Amino acid sequence: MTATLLRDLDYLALDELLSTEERMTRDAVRRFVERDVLPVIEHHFAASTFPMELVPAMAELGIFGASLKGYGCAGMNAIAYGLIMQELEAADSGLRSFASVQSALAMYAIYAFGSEEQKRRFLPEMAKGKLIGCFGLTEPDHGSDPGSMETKAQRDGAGWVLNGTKRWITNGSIADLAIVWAKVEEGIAGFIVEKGKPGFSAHEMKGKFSMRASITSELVLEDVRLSESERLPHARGLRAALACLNEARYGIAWGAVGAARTCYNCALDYAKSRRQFSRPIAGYQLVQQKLVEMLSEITKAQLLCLRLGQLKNEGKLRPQQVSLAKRNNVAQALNIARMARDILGANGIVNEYPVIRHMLNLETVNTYEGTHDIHTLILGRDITGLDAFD
Ligand code: TGC
Ligand code: FAD
Repeated sequence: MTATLLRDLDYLALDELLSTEERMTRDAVRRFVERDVLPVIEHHFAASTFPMELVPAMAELGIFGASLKGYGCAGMNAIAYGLIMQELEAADSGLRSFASVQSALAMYAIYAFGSEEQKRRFLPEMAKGKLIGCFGLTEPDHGSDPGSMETKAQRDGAGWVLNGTKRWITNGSIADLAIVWAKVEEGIAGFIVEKGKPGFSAHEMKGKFSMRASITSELVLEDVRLSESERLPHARGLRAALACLNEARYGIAWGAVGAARTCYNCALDYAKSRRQFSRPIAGYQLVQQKLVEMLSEITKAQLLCLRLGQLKNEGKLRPQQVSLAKRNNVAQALNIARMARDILGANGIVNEYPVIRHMLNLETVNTYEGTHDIHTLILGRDITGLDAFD
C-alpha cells in the first residue's frame, strides 16, 4: 500500500470546518500511519498478528483514551478523536479496533464506572500503552442479545466468584486486564479481571479471514475469585456495558470513512491508469458511475461524522444517533470496498492493493458493535416506539 492512498478526500471542503488543533491531530496520525504502519501492515495481516511494536508510538500520539480527561489522557474533543479513528482505519480496521477497545471500551469503562482508586491505578498506564485492556461482553451463545449472558458472579463473603466464557474478544490474549460483564443477583455488573488471576485464561481464536491484523480471543473464567475492589462500583445493569458501546460505535462510524477513502483512492488511481479497449477504464460511464457513487457516499458519511462529533462535544448525542451513523457508514464502506474491488478486476483480489484486505475487515465491522440489522431495530424502535426485540 502506498502513502498516496492515505490522501484526503474532501469534496465539500469540510477541512475548513475543522479547528487547527483537529487538523494537526489528524495530520500527525496520518504521518504515523504512513511512516510506521504502511510498511508492516500487509505482513501482519498475512501472519495474523497485531503490530505490538506500534503501541509506544500510538501512546506517544495520545491515541489511547484520547478523549478522556485527566489520568494521563489527552482530553481531546470528539471530532479530534473521530479523526484519529479515521486515519487509523485508513490503514487497517485492526489498528482502529485495537485503539477502540483500549480507549472506548476498556479505559472508558473504568473512567465512567470505576472507583477513584481504579482510575488512578489503571488509566495512566493504559494511556501510556503499558497496560492493554479488552472488553468481554459477547459469549458463545449470546451476541446480539448480551442481556441473556450466562457468565455469573456470585457473592463469596466480601468478594466474588466468576464463572463463564466470553468469545470473540478483541485483544483478549494480549491484554493485561479484561473488563468482564457478568450476571449478579441484581442484574449485570462489570469487573476488572487482571491477567494471571487463578482460573482466568485467554485463548487466541484462529482461522479468521477478516480482521487478521487483530487478535481475537476466548476468555475462560473458572472459579475466578475477585475482591469487591475489582468490581466497577458504578456499573449497574446492562446499560453500563451499552454506554461503553456508544463510545466505540462512535469511533467506528468515523473509522469506516477512513477504510472507504483508501478504497476509493485506490480505485480512482487504478481506473485512471488501467487501459482496456485502448482507453483508461476511468473514461467509461459505468466505471465513472461507481466512482461517483463512492464519492457521494463517503462525502455523506463525512457529514454524518462531523455532525455526530458536534453533538457529542455539546453532550447532546443520543445512542440512537450513533446507531444511525455506525449502521450507515459501515454499510456504505463495505459497499464501497466491494465496488473498488470490482474496478480493480483480478488485481482486486491480491495483496498488492489494500482493497481486498479492507473489504474482508469491513465484514467484521458490519457485525461487531451491533450488527447492521440490530442497529436497524434500534432505530426502528426509536422512531415507532415499538420494540421489535421482544
Ligand atoms: P434494552 O432493554 O434495550 O436496554 C437495557 C438497558 O440499557 C439501556 N440502553 C442503553 N444505555 C446506553 N446506551 C445504549 N446504547 C443503550 N441501549 C439501551 C436501556 O435504556 C435500558 O436501561 P434500563 O435502565 O431501563 O435498564 O436491552 P435489550 O436486552 O433489549 O438490548 C437490546 C440491544 C439490541 C439494544 C442491545 O443489547 C445491543 O446493542 N445489542 C448488540 C450487542 C453489541 O453491540 N455487542 C458488542 C460487543 S463489544 C464489541 O463488539 C467490540 S468490537 C471491537 C471494536 O470495537 O473494535
Ligand atoms: P448473532 O447475535 O447470533 O446474530 C446472527 C445474525 O442474526 C445476525 O445477522 C444478526 O443481525 C441476526 N439477528 C440477531 N438477533 C436478531 C433479531 N432480534 N432480529 C433480526 N435479526 C437478528 N464482542 C465483545 O464483547 N468484545 C470484543 O472485543 C469483540 N470483538 C470482536 C471482534 C471480532 C473480529 C468479531 C467478529 C466480533 C467481536 N465481538 C466482540 C463480538 C460481536 O460484538 C458479535 O459478533 C456481535 O454482537 C454479533 O453477535 P453474534 O456474532 O453472536 O451474532
